[in-house]
Amino acid sequence: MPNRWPASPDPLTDATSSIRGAVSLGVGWRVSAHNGRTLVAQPDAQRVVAIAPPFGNQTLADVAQGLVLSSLDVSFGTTVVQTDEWVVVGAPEAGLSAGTVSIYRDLPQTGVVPQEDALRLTGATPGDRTGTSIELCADTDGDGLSELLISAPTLTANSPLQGGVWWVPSSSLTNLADGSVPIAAVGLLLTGVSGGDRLGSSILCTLDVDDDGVNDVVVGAPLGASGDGYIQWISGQTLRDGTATASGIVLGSSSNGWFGGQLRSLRTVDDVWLAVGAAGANNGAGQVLLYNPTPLFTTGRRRPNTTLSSLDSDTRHFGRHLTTGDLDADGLDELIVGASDSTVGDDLTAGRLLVWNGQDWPTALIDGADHVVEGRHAFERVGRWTSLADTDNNGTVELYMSLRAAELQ
Ligand SMILES: [Ca+2]
Ligand SMILES: [Ca+2]
Ligand SMILES: [Ca+2]
Repeated sequence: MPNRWPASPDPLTDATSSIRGAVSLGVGWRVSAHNGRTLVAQPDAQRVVAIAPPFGNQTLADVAQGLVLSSLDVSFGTTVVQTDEWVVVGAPEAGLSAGTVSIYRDLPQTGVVPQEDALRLTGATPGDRTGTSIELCADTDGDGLSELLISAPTLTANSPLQGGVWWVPSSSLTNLADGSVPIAAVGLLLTGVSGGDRLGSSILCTLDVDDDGVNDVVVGAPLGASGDGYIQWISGQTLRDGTATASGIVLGSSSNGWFGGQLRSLRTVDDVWLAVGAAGANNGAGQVLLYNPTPLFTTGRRRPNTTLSSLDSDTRHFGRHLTTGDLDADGLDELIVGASDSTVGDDLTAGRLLVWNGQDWPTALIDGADHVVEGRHAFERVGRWTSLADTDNNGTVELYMSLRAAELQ
């Protein structure tokens, strides 16, 4: 809980709980929780493992619950999301990096589940990296199930690396048996404007941009617009109608700023705002830009309402990782910004994670973060990966960081 955190928590000793892995399980773990089921994804081990509380300071073997999703797909577990009905797992490097997305339905409580027991959507072309990010979006086709928004940030369609995003309505999957299906058979593709845009480097479906009652899709293309980067929105109504009309664009204002590399919505006292990461801005120091939603998008360069940067001069790529969520149950989102490439003291890329409390919005935001978590040894890369997940199922998310243990240096 941010209010109770020290200003500079130690990433390990101040943690409420820590789960230790092994060298073979890699570093980039993700945590997902839904209705009391907690999953830890380990892409280096190509698996997803269910764990059960209580979580103290334990090894993974202590908390593993017996359900393991296992796959031959390289990088399986890079992303994991779940609903009452589904567990959805991305493997963007599978199949010469065409990428796959595996959808598990009717999961057992325990046992090793092979990839044959999933509906597996396969990327269109080697190099697309389909499944790099997956978002669950509000039901628009009326079957009560979430729609899927799936990124393929290095997709090549008409031009190399223009990037793309697949919109996959749940109703398009209903009658399919388990097995492999090309994603193009079930999804609607939105692509970048030009080659090299990398559209889909970030994706979001939690904002209703045009206030018509249907959430819209917002996507980032950090290398588009001749290197300035852009973000673009697509009306949820047009996605429902199957036409997917791209609407307004906001351009970045700094060359090589990586504007739109990250996107999150931020619940504040007066509205839902948009947070945009621009990790390359200010010659690589990085920025996070905050926009109020009315009007969110105009064509061209719109000024942000607030621009955040780190006050530490050795912070690098502030905003390379960005997430938002309510850690203290006051209904307001905390803003959580990673700067894992930062040197701390003499420790190269020890990394930094900065947290702003939601209740301080907006006046105190520019005065510096409320909490700064810093790495304690070189190459620890604090802030590179975080997950927000309600693992104790009390309605409030916890913050999980995946860290390289000191003895693995
Ligand atoms: Ca649906
Ligand atoms: Ca809308
Ligand atoms: Ca809060």
